[in-house]
Amino acid sequence: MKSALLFLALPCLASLPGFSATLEVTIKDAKGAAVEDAVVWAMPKPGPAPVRRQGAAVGQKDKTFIPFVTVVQTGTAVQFPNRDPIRHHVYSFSPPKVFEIKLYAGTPVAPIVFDKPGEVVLGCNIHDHMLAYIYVVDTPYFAKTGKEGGARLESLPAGDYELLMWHFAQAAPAASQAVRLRGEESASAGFAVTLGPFPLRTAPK
Ligand SMILES: [Cu+2]
Repeated sequence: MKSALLFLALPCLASLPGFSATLEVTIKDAKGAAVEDAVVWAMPKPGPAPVRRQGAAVGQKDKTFIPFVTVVQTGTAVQFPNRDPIRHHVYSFSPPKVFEIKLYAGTPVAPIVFDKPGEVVLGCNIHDHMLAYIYVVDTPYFAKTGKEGGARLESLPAGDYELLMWHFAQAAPAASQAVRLRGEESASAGFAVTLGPFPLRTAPK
């Protein structure tokens, strides 16, 4: 009886957390310096990727968008809470999501749904220096690099992936990489990206 139970349980093992892989991705610029705020994502091949949307928020505090870079899966609803005692007017003219939330205080009742992949640049109609990015990807396997230039993709099931990256100041898109995961290892990958000038995002003195 025991062996029969074991046999039935085996096909389920591949979906247990312990049988997923971790991918550490390091991003450097052309001079070898760590690149912060880069977005890294893995597209399962063949797709489609599973849908695992999580809520996200881009707040405004001290006339600054926080965080500066946000990454979400396609279809995610994003809130834009205003934590300043003044009103903001958030907008985007980017093709993946054109929208505006006219002069408001507090948190708008309706979040904005980002339903197409790509780069969305956020601005404020009142405060020209205010700038932030939302990068929308068609996969739940994404991460953002920290100060050391590292990003960690977790819970990747075994399989083939296309690994991609984006940075708001990239001079050109980096070539994607093919990655094959067995499903229970810690793997690593890296990108070198050429960056152009960073946009200004501080308030005028
Ligand atoms: Cu504003």
